[in-house]
Amino acid sequence: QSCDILSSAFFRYQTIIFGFREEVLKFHPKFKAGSLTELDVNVKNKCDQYPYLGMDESYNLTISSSGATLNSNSVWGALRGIETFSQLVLQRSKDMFTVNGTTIVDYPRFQHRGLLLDTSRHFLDVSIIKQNLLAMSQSKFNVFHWHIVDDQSFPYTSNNFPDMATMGAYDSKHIYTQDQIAEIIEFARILGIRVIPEFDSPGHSQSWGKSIKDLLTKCYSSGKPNGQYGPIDPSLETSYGFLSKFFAEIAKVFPDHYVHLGGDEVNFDCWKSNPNITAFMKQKDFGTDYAKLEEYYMQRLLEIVSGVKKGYMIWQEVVDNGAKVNPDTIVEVWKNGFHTELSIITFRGYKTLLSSCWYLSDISYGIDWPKYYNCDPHNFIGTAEQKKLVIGGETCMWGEYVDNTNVLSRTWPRASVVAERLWSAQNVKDANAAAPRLEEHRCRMIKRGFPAEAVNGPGYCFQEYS
Ligand code: CP6
Repeated sequence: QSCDILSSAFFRYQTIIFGFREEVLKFHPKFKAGSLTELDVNVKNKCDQYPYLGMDESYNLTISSSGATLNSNSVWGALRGIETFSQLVLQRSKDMFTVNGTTIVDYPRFQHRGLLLDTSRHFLDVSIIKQNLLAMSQSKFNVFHWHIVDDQSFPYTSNNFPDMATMGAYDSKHIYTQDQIAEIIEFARILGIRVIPEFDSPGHSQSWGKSIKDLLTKCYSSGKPNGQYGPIDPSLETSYGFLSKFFAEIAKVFPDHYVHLGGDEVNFDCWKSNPNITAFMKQKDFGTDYAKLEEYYMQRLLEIVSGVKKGYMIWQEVVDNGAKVNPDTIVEVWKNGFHTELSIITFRGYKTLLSSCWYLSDISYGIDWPKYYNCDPHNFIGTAEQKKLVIGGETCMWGEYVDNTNVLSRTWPRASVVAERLWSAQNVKDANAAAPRLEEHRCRMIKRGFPAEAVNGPGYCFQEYS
């Protein structure tokens, strides 16, 4: 049956495994008819079009002298299995490839295995994002959390609000057009990677205010506006009118069921300074509890996004103040003290993701990856039911200190450590045993052309990056 996900995988992996296509291999003088050059791929279900939360990524792989067979229920499992197969084939000489006999029964421990890239603090080229997606597939990640906009720049080109990019991006070259966004989503889809965009508000939205009049709160000093702006103004109906139109578009542009709505790090100072906000607080009976105002804003936003039939992810602050949100909301835990936080959030019945211990952007001298490896999303006090609500985690590469020049090398192979934590069984946790695996994986990444940096101290790869 025709299935673009499989046919493109077959095409891609021939080059990855052999460095050239199978047709070429067949005409090679040393090619022996009947030697093992085929992987028999059997997929039970019909070809899915778009990856989703909870997709079946399991596969069974058997390799013996009589042949190699990959069985899976879905195309997603086939993708993961072909990736594994490609890592088992070793090149022994110019003309010889070998693979050991083996039987593998494999499936992920967590459904959501994500990587966050931030394209607001520094713009990242489409080609770099694609490279990153390919690197993700080599480590079986399945979610690209695209922190596409923030205070510093707004590179998303909106159909309904084109001025947001023209006025909010660094300049007219540092933008993603609708075509480029579609291209990235398609590239990810083919690799079994979901693209979840984050449009963070009401904080982290300074760049939105460059074009959308009266969206941001005016900050006051000595009784009058001082020219500064704060978070989105939650007291104005016009704010919600804008958000309705904006997220109706986002819902159409991004096919994944989920969007990330941010909600982190809201600074109350500007709200406190503004007399209109004070009056609104009084009218709503919020007293001086600005957390209530934040909750009011988030509730309105969540209703808007539910209205366009999307699910949502949010940063932990949104529920930390006791706010109730839709039961299907996914809460992302990013602050320190995550053990207690995971207990609390799952006790309240929310699905959750961990990212607190996986900030790749924080670097230091020396071997730093074991701290990522040793962090486990189930390491908190809770019932089996609570543990089930932890659907996975995300490793984050915030963009303040990375751009096209270094984002790939700083992300890889350190992100792969988190990928193993999120895929492998809970008892696979010995960092000493993982070290040589990581070393080998880094060299495999280099072989595929990724500038994966040295993470284990002195050493070398058979084939170095060049
Ligand atoms: N940007 C946004 C950030 C961070 C967050 N949100 C962040 C905060 C602390 C650290 C790293 C990143 N740069 N929008 C928090 C989720 Cl240490």
